[in-house]
Parts: sequence; C-alpha cells; structure tokens
Amino acid sequence: MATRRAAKQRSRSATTRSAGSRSLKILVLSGPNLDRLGRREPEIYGSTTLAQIHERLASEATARGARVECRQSNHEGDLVTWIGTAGDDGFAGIVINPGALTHTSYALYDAIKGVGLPTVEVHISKPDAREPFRRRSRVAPVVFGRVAGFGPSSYSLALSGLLDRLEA
Ligand code: CA2
Repeated sequence: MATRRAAKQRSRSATTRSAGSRSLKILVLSGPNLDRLGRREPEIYGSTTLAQIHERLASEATARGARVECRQSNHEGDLVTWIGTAGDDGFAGIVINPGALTHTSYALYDAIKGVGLPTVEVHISKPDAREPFRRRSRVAPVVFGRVAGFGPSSYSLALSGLLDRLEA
C-alpha cells in the first residue's frame, strides 16, 4: 500500500505545471568519455558532439510537450547518485548511455533497479558487433528498452520510445 502511494506520488511529481499544461521531465545521462564525442574516433562515434545531441533532444522534447535535463559524468558515483535521486527530483523516466560502464557496473544495475523509473539504455555504436567484452550489458536486465547502432539518433529514438510509454 505504502509502495503504491509512493509510486503515485512519484508519478504526480514527475509532471510539472507550465503554462497550464503538464510536462513530463526526462533525465538523460551519459557516462565516461562521452564528453569527447565528435572529437575523437569519428569513424566509430561520428562527428556530432554531445552538446549537439543535447540540443536536439531538448527541441524534440519540447515538440512533444516534454522536457529533458541532460547530464554527463566520467564518474560512476555521479551517475549512481543522479539515478538514485531521479524520482525525488521529479523525473518521470531516464535515458542512459552508460558508456563502458555498461559492461561492468553492478552499481548502475542496482541504481536503475532501485529507482523503479522506466529507463532506456542507449548506444551510439552497435556494441554487439565490436569487441567481445562489449557484448554483455550489466544494465540490460533492468531497463525497459535498449537502442543501439543509430549514431546520435539512438538518443532521439530512446527519448521517443520512452515518451510513448509514459504517455500510454
Ligand atoms: O556506443 C556507445 O554509445 C557506447 O556506449 C560508447 C562507449 C563504449 O564503451 C560502449 O561499449 C558503447 C564508449 C564511449 C567513448 O566515447 C568516445 C567518444 C569519442 C572519442 C572517444 C571515446
């Protein structure tokens, strides 16, 4: 019962009133080294910067009456903390590219599982087609969906799928 009440409260605070309408707020996270996007290894990750991806997400969210808050960190603990407080901070869902932590982090697995918000895992490249260590995702079992291989559009597709789910 307490759990149901908490979930209801979370979903209420995950929408904010702006100009008389409710808008869903989505947390977009990127992990280690993704701040270098567009500056190194363009043959794998392309030439678009993370700032450009964030701008595109902001306008796509606005077009759907939603909002995004985009953050990047090279530190696992920052990502764990941001995920852990996402519900209390009013986010309705999470889009995350955990970078190489995808393949190693039980801490991210626990954080995503614990927060209970719909979360989509995103990859710019297609990890399954690369080195064997990239074939395993530690977070896959606790995310609602996964998008990989579409370059920067992977983030947009993830946001769109998450909003579809939240609006359903
Ligand atoms: O394809 C993705 O989005 C990845 O999450 C990117 C991670 C990689 O470890 C995952 O297996 C797949 C690596 C991010 C490193 O990003 C860089 C970007 C530009 C230059 C150098 C690294």
